[in-house]
Amino acid sequence: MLTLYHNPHSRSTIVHYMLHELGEPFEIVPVDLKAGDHKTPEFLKLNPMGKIPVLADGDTIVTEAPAILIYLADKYPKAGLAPKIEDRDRAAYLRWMFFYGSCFEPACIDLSMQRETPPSTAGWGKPADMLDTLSAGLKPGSWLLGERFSAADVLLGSGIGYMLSFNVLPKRPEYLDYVARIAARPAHQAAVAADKARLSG
Ligand SMILES: N[C@@H](CCC(=O)N[C@@H](CS)C(=O)NCC(=O)O)C(=O)O
Repeated sequence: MLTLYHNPHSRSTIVHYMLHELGEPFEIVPVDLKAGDHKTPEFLKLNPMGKIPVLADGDTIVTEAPAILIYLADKYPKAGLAPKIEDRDRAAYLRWMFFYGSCFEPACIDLSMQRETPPSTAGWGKPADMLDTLSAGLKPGSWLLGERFSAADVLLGSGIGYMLSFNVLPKRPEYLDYVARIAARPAHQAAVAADKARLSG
């Protein structure tokens, strides 16, 4: 059984949404961040970073949202969320999966702190270049791989939506349209509804 350590106010929503796109059964272990559930010795054995998301697949533990998504998409190919290794889209897919943690997230932190880390030292370069790279990636088609939806869209779609909601990203039309396309997906709506029910339950 797949188990997600989850709090609806956190990045574990990325994996929660992915699980809905995947259509496999899963269970949730609620993590109360205010109570410090994620800093207990038991939790730190799962993720020494003391952070969620954490996915358990039986005895296998996966942490870091992009790694969890790559793991799930490859393990459950029926959902068609990852191009296979021999597929010509695999390189672009991997590029976006790694772009998220290596460029998007740290550049967003720079943007939110209104600072610029020396761009030739920072692996993510200039925040403005990250924004333009994202815009260029979103313009050719509905999704990052053109007309093919993938786990890269689960990841970047969630991240862009989150950063727009906190006014970290500028409201470029290509970002807003992309997030609207994600929000229209039945799996996204199901994930949001499940979290709402969890919060009010
Ligand atoms: N690099 C991690 C980031 C995870 C992360 O920052 N999680 C936050 C929630 S959004 C967290 O657990 N924060 C609690 C804390 O650090 O005390 C990933 O991509 O999974």
